[in-house]
Amino acid sequence: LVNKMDISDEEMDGDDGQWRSRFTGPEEPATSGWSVNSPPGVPHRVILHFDLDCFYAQVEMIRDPSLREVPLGIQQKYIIVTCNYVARERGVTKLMSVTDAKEKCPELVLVRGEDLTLYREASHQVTELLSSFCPLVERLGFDENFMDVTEMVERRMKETPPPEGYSFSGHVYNPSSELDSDHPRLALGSHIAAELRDAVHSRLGLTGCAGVATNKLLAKLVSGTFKPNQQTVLLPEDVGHIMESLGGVRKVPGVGHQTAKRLHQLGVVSVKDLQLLPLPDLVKEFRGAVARRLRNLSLGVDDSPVTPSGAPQSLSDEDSFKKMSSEAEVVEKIQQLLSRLVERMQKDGRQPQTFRLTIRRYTPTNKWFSRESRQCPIPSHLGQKILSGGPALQKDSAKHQSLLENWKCDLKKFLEFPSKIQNKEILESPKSMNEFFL
Ligand code: TTP
Ligand code: MG
Repeated sequence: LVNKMDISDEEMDGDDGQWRSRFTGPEEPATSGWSVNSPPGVPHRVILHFDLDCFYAQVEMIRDPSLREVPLGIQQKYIIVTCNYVARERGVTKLMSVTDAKEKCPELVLVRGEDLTLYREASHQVTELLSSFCPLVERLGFDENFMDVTEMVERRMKETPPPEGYSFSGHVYNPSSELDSDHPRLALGSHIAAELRDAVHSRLGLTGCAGVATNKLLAKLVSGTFKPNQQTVLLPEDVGHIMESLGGVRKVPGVGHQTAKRLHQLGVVSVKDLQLLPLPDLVKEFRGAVARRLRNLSLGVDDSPVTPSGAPQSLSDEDSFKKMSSEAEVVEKIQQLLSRLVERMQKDGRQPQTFRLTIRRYTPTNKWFSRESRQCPIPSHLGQKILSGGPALQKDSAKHQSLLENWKCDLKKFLEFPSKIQNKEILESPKSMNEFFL
């Protein structure tokens, strides 16, 4: 399995799987924007979306405060995966090549960001802190969290009903809508968002943006309106505006690369096109439920619940390379990835059940580097062995090393890895990947 937010991340540009699972709500068509999931008597949900500012760069600036004053880029391979806002003011952008970034900003300071340990830890600390205020917190990638604060809002509505014309904290997406409407629940939501951002800053030293709206889709869309370290509320009367301002359908969270391609073939390019395409035409191309979901998303309707993430279901690590063609290189790389994973499994303490290997092959015709995976159950005795060192095991101790070696050896045998890999076809033909675990 792979990290959702890693170098050359296809979640960001190709694969809509992550969004699909996060934005798929009940299969039934949504008849209104917010009534379906609301408890009886509650007009609508109040959903927050948090997105940390220049996340990896912030973690590095906490580690070394002198980096705050300089333009800072976080480098993975040849790419600047993110940069602080000092660097952004000088023209550096996320996902710029190191060469281009240095050209734009010769004084750019680079920090390597391949080791995700600190970012992963900070990411979980944020989710944990938010969860201590309200249990409905859902992680999205490393630096985003959704929160359903409807109940918190209702409690405040009862305890201290806000006065008429109660003002918002932070920005309102369209300030003129604020003047002639009354949205006390969203206003309370905006104050809760401000309090939570404050808590994240004072306890963890991290700043971020927040969006406040009636569903996840809209909260995510509005949260980056003012960056960095600001927050924005979207009022229901401005849903049409924000959806249409997205332009292309690919900008709608939940519409991935493949879906956008299929929509383009139907002549659907803009969000407006998608709103107007007759539903039967959409159903002809996609399954009924998917067609309805697409239609709903184009209208800013999203009934998917905020699903608490809990402990991660899988632990994963990955790396990418320009070229990897010899057996020795492959084995070495897999061993590196495995030893990092073993450490994390030991810390986690749960017995692993399944092992999955994913490869991503470059082909000139498929620049999305589609992934191929094979998985197999891990026999119980191996699973126990992985954990038997216990969480207190020291990283460098001889016992740990020998356990690791032992386990890797078992695993290799189990996968028949050495003998299969000698058949170089495994690395070359997609078909023979099937033989890997069969
Ligand atoms: P983002 O939220 O996209 O970016 P950011 O938090 O750095 O900056 P912003 O202030 O604009 O929100 O991504 C979060 C982190 O994920 C980012 O710090 C680095 C990492 N990342 C990748 O590993 N690969 C990628 O392609 C992108 C875009 C980000
Ligand atoms: Mg961010």
